[in-house]
Amino acid sequence: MHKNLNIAMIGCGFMGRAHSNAYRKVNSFFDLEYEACMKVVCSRSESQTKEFADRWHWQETETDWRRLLDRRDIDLIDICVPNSLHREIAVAALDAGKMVATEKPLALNVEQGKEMVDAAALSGKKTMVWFNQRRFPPVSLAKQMIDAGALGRVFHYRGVYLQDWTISSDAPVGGPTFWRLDAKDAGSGVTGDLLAHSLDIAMFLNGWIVELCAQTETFIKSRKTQKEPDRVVSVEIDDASQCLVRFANGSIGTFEATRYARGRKNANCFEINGEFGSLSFDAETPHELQFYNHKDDSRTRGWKTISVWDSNQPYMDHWWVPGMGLGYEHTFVHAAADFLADLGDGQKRVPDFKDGQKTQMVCDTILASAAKAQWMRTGLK
Ligand code: SOE
Repeated sequence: MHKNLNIAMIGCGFMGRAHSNAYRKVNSFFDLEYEACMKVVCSRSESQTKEFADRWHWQETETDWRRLLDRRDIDLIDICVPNSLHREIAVAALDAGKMVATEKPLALNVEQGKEMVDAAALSGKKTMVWFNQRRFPPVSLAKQMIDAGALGRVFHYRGVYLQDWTISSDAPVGGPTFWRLDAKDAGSGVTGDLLAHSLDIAMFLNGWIVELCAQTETFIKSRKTQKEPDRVVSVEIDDASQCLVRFANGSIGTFEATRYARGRKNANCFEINGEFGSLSFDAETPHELQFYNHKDDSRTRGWKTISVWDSNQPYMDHWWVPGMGLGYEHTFVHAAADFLADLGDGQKRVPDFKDGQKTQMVCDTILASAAKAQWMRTGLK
């Protein structure tokens, strides 16, 4: 017998599509006690919301998220709107006794994040931040290998996240997708949008980042706005962000994120170098984990490519026969599956608001360090 998890999702953009797709697929591929029930989708435009609901099979539509809070038939509020709205919706939903999932990053800044963490603690309700990119099977495999001691002592961590979609000076500030260029809506530029994924994966695999020294740059300093193309505004977000870091385990690292790397579409990559071996991953080849094992026979030793498209790899036994591929969309299905599995057995597989706040602390420290041009501690130990 399935138990229903009744979901109300707020937002019908890119992430609204990614989450809807995940909810539609998750119970077809994963055997779970809880079933994702797509109850209500909510966004401001009635016609667009109706069209979205028809396409993705949401049962009902709503145009005011506040009306969702009193409904006894809603268990989970899922937030897929710009970062500036996360705090208000999440705190109100938790106060109303709902579980809350939100897109990354957790909030605009650590002050808002703290309010969300406090509201979650007070309500005792389950939360999740959709750090979906942890759920690429090679990243999960890397976690298993590191935890089993495959690398030994870690010396270096390198994380880069490269895209190229904001290079044109004609790209406006505001509106669908391009709200990410508006500091009021996004809080930061690539630090919160891309580096947050890299930092989440890094701390998942290698522990807390305790101090850092960062540099940011805004390449295009003024842009037209989506609403009024004749109006030009100054761009307040970081177009590129990079830093040197020190981890709590004594390893050191470098991170870089940009949306100005021509030709790189979604290159979320890392390399970790340890005493016994190294691991490396690139989300543009989402089924491959590179492994160098120094313990191999010295005559045949070398980097090898592990394909995770096999049934004994993380998440893979739920999908197709070996060799049949997975990609970006499946990371969202895996996040939804982990959330539902947590509800079933009370374990904690998903990053919650407390975890999201740790990434937020590092993001905020990066921006502060870049502004002051000095090393700073993140507050994590
Ligand atoms: C845009 O840069 C973006 O859509 C991010 O906002 C997402 O978090 C990432 O998954 C893909 O790129």
